[in-house]
Amino acid sequence: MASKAKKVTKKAQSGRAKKRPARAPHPGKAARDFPRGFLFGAATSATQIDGGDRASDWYEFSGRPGNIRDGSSCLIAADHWNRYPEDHRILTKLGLNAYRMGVDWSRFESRPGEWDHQALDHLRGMLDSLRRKKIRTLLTINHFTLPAWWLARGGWTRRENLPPFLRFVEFLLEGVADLVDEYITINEPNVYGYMAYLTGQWPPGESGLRGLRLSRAVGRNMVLAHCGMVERIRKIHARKGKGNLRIGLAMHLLALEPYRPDNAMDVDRTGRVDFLFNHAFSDCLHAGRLLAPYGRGEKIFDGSLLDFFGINYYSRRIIAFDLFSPRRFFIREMEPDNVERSDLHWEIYPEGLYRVIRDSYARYGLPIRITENGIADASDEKRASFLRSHLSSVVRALEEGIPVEGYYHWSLLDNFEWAEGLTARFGLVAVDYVTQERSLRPSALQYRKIIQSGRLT
Ligand code: IFM
Repeated sequence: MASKAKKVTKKAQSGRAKKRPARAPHPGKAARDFPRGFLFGAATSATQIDGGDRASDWYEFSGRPGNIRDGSSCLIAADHWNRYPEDHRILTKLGLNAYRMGVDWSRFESRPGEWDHQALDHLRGMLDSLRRKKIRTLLTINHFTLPAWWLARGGWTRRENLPPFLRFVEFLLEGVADLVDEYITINEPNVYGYMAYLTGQWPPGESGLRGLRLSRAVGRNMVLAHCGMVERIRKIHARKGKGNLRIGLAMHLLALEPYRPDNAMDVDRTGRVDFLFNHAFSDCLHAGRLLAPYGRGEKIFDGSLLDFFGINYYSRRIIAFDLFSPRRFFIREMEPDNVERSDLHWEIYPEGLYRVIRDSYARYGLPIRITENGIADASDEKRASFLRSHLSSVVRALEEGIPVEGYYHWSLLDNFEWAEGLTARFGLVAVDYVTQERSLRPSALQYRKIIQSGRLT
């Protein structure tokens, strides 16, 4: 793996990452910061906004007292399933030309083998509405949530469970391939493994040594599921799709730093978190092999498994070695003082976005999409400057010749933030969960200005 990655790095430095010529402004016209055709989008996921799905693991989990910090559930969320025409009008109002959305398998197969064709027609309506608005849709096939019946059989921990999952993928694709040409197979497999199998904060709530062992199987099976999805998506698209198919993955990447850069133990722990969290999963897709910790290098695919690399970026973590945290693998997260933070206490660190873009491009040599980036900010006091500073990191990468194709702000709407519940407000658009009224936050109008001018200033 190491030598392969190095090769790509060289390529990135020489061929692919050619510096774009300095921008020469047209007299009387200010130069654009973003190339024409740049994808300005927003991102959402099904469970977090749709509402109405009682067959998912998250419906069960969020209904159990104590699991969701503010006691809310995902049952209604932003009722987007019913209100999508209004929400799609907002996309147009903001001038967005791209939208990332998800589907929940449990909505289409609430019990094994019982396929809901009405739900599929409804989804077709949603996708068609986006197509008519000329909004490019990026569809996420798995965004954490699972049918409760599949999780009860072991979910991602068992390889025997992959065929039913892939049957769902076929059902979905046969139904909508003519309306979608871009996919994310799995959202943040690294976060899923961590939250559901290492910390136990998400269903199925595993942790400890058993969780650690299971998390490896989960990662391995998700890699295999990605391969299975790529095969099926390509095959079905060749028959029904539009021919400009692109497939990617969305990885949550952390900007990581050792607490004491000259301390070998801090540097070692930081390197391990960087590898295990940021890279281990996508390295397998890059190599077409099951690499450690998921396997021993077994070949799993011939040819490319990714057309673009999706980055979900939010924050930085500072890592120290801590002899007294054996259960946390001797890792302690340090919290720097005097930094700006979101409502969830995450540090706002825009430089980190530039760094993860640069490093991902050097590692994989693939076009980059920022498939998520955003802030929990109920008062909307920080979101506009968050957007500007993070987009300026994107511009920096573009100016260095890195092909960043688009930016999807997380999120379009306030939504159900998993174990945090409905309290964390990530939306460009505020949602009143009692009346379901939508209102554009001032930062949304700032985003529109940037989109219209293609400029940050
Ligand atoms: O809300 C989540 C999303 O589901 C996955 N990425 C991070 C977001 C904010 O926590």
